Amino acid sequence: MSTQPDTTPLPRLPTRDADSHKGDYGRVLVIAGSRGMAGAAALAGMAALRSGAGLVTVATPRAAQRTVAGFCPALMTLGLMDNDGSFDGPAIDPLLDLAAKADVVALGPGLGRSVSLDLIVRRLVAEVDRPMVVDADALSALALDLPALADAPAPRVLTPHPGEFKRLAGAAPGPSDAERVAAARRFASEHGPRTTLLLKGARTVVTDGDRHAINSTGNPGMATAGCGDVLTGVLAALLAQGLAPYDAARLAAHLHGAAGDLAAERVGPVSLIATDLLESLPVAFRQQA
Ligand code: NPW
Ligand code: AMP
Ligand code: MG
Repeated sequence: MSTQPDTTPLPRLPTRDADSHKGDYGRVLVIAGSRGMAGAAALAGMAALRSGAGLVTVATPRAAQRTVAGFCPALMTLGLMDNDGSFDGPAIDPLLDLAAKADVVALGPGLGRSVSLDLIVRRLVAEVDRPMVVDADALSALALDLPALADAPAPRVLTPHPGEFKRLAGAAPGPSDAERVAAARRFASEHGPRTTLLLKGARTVVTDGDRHAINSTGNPGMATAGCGDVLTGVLAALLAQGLAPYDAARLAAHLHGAAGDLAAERVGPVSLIATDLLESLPVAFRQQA
């Protein structure tokens, strides 16, 4: 176990074979959105497409489905049962069936919170046998039942910002790199062995409990609504293309921050909005290739 930051070269995506097809690049299922937060689901889904996933389906409450679909014709959407704009309790069985057909699941952006939804999230985390990115409201639900994480049958990559991390771990990470690294590593090792943690912020920390990397891309222009939802989609797509969880998280943090830096050059840090990251992802990927 190394206590020094991992400075090995960033992992690379596999190159695309000339005769490959969309099924080779993975099916991502994004479970996200609610009546007032359809945008979060769309941002995650569109980021997954821009990050190379072969097929992306956004499962969202019916109240949000048309809005999500309207943002991007390349996205598939599924409208699930809803209760006042959010997922309702009985929706768990269709979600488990859908997840079984996907290669990777991304859970949480814009989901909202309710007692029944929290239970659905915890069951999905504990039962879905697919790699899963757990973000946003799904993290807050998971915080109420962390053993769901220990039972998970496949890798889980958690992407909290410091406020979400405090809910998960019970205490906020300190402000210094050393404190953030120590808090993130402790959480990942206590809730492993299949847990990777990506603690967001300036200088995002990625760790699987045994090793950690500190991301150096990104800028304060990214402190704006929806940037984390974009990261969730990038990460899900890299997992869907076969990267291991720690490698996918490291590369996703780098590319997401690089897209943010390109966007800040173009529109300036004050005016940057999350959709600017989607527009900059293609150049970020090409620079990394
Ligand atoms: P404070 O008060 O700011 O100091 P929440 P959320 C604290 C969706 N979105 N970064 C913070 O402290 C998301 O996907 C939908 C951030 C506060 O107490 C989620 O589903 C959008 N917060 C949902 O909204 C666009 C930090 O944590 C709390 C922090 C709620 O997500 C926007 C905030 O956390 C958004 O992405 C830090 N570095 N440090 C859409 N267009 O549809 C401490 N905090 O309550 O989970 O709120 O992150 O906005
Ligand atoms: P969220 O709070 O979930 O929307 O996530 C915000 C995203 O923007 C995370 O990926 C952060 O790492 C990134 N971000 C926010 N503020 C900064 C900053 N000051 N410097 C670099 N990245 C940032
Ligand atoms: Mg977020």
